[in-house]
Amino acid sequence: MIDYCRFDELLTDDERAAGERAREFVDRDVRPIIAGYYERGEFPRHLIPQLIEIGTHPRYRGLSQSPVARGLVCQELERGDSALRSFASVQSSLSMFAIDSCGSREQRERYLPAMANGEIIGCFALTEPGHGSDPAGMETTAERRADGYVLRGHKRWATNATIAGVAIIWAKCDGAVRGFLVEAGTPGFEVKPIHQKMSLRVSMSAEILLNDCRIPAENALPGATGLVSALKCLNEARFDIVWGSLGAGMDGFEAALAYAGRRTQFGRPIAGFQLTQSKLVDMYSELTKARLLALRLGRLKEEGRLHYSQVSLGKRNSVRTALDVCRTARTIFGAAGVTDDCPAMRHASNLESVLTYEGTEEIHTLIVGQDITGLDAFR
Ligand code: TGC
Repeated sequence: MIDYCRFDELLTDDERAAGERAREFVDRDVRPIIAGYYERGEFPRHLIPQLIEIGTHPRYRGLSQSPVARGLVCQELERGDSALRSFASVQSSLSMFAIDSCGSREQRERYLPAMANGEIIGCFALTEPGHGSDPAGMETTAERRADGYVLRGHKRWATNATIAGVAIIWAKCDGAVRGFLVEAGTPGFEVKPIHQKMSLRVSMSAEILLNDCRIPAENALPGATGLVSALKCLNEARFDIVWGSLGAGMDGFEAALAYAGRRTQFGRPIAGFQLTQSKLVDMYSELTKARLLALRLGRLKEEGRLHYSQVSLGKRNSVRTALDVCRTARTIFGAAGVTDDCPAMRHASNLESVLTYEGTEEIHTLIVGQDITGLDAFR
């Protein structure tokens, strides 16, 4: 993308390299096929090994990576499709992070290496049909027994659940929210794919039914001691979205700019008309500001100074920006914008989900509102 702020100069060599590697993968292996997968509502499973390699946080392979490099990887994956970044976020930033931050040493040793190489896919089940924005009201329970726990409840919108080998289930035990590991195949654990989606069609979204699902005592995550443990996992995925959604917006902008240069009406390229230029400049300007905010938040995260309300500010701003950009990009394509010749409509449809999941735009507004006023407006 044209770079007025010399954004690249604000990155380290390692950060640039991480982003470029993800971008090459998307250009080579995703772009040529993704529209077909979207139309069929299917996940490109053959890409999972590369998605695991590129999209899993290198710390799980004993390597370090700056939050900005992580952000750039998310940005590039979401240039391809929001579902690819979602896959990576759920595996790494939600499921592996939950086990890493809340698990015992045995749990970390059993799951993290296998998840880092893709032998085990994870999913993260917090949301329920009746409890989205207010997970504290969850109805899923874990009843303590002499030899373990019995889980009962209904979870919804768990990405990757249909192929997951392990699910992180959040449930109330003696009134407090706790986290549990449930392996696929455990009696009473049932996964039902959700097919009727107009958005994130490439994602494997599912419901999870827990019918007297018995798990051993050692499957409880010892460090998951309240809802705040789950919210800390969400911060990681929300940070991925701060960057990822801008990748979708950048792809929409670049596609519209290229199209405006080659599409001729009234005898000249539409890029030469004032209204088109106004749209392009607005899109570019908003993306530039949002990228600079994302970068600053990444640097604060690197320094250990990123508060969750700042992540909310970024998630809210990036997704809204990307959604507006993609909708406007679609208008530049005119009627062609509603076909799969134009990625902007697919991105915009996906971003409708991204606007809502991992905390709705409204919830993020209230999180920032609470932080700047000191007053809680949730209830
Ligand atoms: P509240 O009273 O506001 O706070 C309780 C304590 O938690 C702290 N806290 C956080 N800490 C770290 N990170 C966060 N993000 C935190 N948010 C709150 C807070 O400071 C407080 O600490 P203390 O020490 O003062 O006690 O708690 P609340 O229950 O009223 O929560 C409020 C609210 C609305 C912010 C929270 O419930 C929320 O974030 N709701 C949105 C939930 C959400 O994002 N759900 C989407 C999940 S995505 C999904 O389920 C699908 S999985 C992904 C996939 O598969 O695609």
